[in-house]
Amino acid sequence: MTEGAGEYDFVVVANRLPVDRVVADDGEVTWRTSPGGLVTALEPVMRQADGAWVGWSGDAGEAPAPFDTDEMRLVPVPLSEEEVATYYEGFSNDTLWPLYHDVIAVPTYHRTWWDAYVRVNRRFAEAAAAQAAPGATVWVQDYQLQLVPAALRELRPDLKIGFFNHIPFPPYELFAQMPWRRQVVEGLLGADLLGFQRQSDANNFLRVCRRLLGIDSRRHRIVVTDSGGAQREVHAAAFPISIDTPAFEELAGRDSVQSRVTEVRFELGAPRKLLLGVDRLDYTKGIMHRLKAYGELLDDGVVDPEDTVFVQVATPSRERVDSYRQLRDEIELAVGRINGEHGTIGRAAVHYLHHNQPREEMSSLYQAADVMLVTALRDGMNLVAKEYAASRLDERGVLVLSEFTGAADELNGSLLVNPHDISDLKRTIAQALQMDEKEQTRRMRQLRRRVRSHDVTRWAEQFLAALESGHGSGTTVSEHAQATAGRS
Ligand code: ADQ
Repeated sequence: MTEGAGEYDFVVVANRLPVDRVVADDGEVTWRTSPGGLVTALEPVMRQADGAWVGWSGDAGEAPAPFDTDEMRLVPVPLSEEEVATYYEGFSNDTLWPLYHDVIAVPTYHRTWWDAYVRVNRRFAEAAAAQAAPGATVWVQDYQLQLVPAALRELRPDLKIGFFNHIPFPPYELFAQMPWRRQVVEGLLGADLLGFQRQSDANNFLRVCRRLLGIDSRRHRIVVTDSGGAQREVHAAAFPISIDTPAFEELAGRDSVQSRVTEVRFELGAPRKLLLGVDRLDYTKGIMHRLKAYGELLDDGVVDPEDTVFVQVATPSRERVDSYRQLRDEIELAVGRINGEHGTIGRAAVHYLHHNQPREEMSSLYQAADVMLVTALRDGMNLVAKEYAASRLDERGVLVLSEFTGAADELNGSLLVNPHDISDLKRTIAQALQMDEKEQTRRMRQLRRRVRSHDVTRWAEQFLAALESGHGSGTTVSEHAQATAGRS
């Protein structure tokens, strides 16, 4: 028996647990599962294996005791108020997030934030080590937990450890800014398999290993020497994440959702054309660029607010981080300006919704939208682009997609755009608004084929199969070449 081992054969470690705490009026605490894509993807594996999920509950302070749901054991990890501010809002969201997204915002480096990151990563690793059965598979998720693989290997060398990075991995020239760059790479190299969204992210990581540690890497294989002198292979490859496509299709086909599509169109003044943006309110998503392009199209008279309306759904996000508060102000000012200049009573040029929408409403909006605008300045994947395609059972609508998203590598059939080039963005939006139905259908079929053949279940299966086999092959080169060939 491995010392300190637990009983679970498959353990997921993520910053957040896949549940939200609900407190009833009488003070009773219950947990509501949050139906994210990751949970859906991992549900079958959790059911088959004895599965546990280690993560933070979302509330600062003491953590509740581990508890069971139908599918898995949930193991809450505590974070103090101070750690939420330093490890999570600080190092994760104000250091790593901007650094890994092309420094669109300036990353802040604080030694106290780093200390908290080290401490909290260690805590997550210890919690996972206590749950994992001898020889178990542990899958660590995302940039908040980059030190977990090495910490876990030290505690439990018997485990198979995978890591998936949901956000981009930056080129060496940017990564090199980070004062703790070496420790981060060494933390990641504790894994057997490192998964990235795009091949370019995996390549960036391999280059960082060569430049920073002088480690030799051949194709996607790195040979590391552990402290005891033993050699071990680490694989780094692309595994582009996806969505639960069948669930989006089922939702889109419901009668209630279909009637809501008609209602939404009517409320927005059909036959006005609908342009739609759906994002977390984040500076990486290019919301300001989109508004600028739309505003100029109205100023130029290329788009008439009588015929067209823009709906921007922006989910509140990281509202305690300064740069996010500033961005919200800028967006709201821009929306106000456009409406002031181009709206009339009862007919806004832009509708701006700063709140979460139920899944049904999201599906209705996707289906009502003539043009979907995904103009991120940098995005690991962007699931909204895939959700739009999955929801279009009618094979209509146009996807305008930033070339700086992971989705751009896969989604042939979209209109690719450089969001920094406002003239290009304006031209592409105008082209999308004018596209005839035949062309829309041709392109939408391509998009739908991709999201149907590559859903989130396939993503999880491929990653776990590569981890089990030790080959680490993600998206094959030929598949990648196919996806990028013939892009229009
Ligand atoms: P995010 O940056 O959060 O994810 P994205 O991939 O677009 O970005 O996912 C956002 C999700 O939130 C989508 O499922 C969308 O439907 C939902 N959503 C957005 N606004 C909403 C609203 N108002 N109401 C309800 N739901 C809303 C990170 C990375 C991405 C990567 C994912 C997954 O930044 O690049 O694609 O992880 O790996």
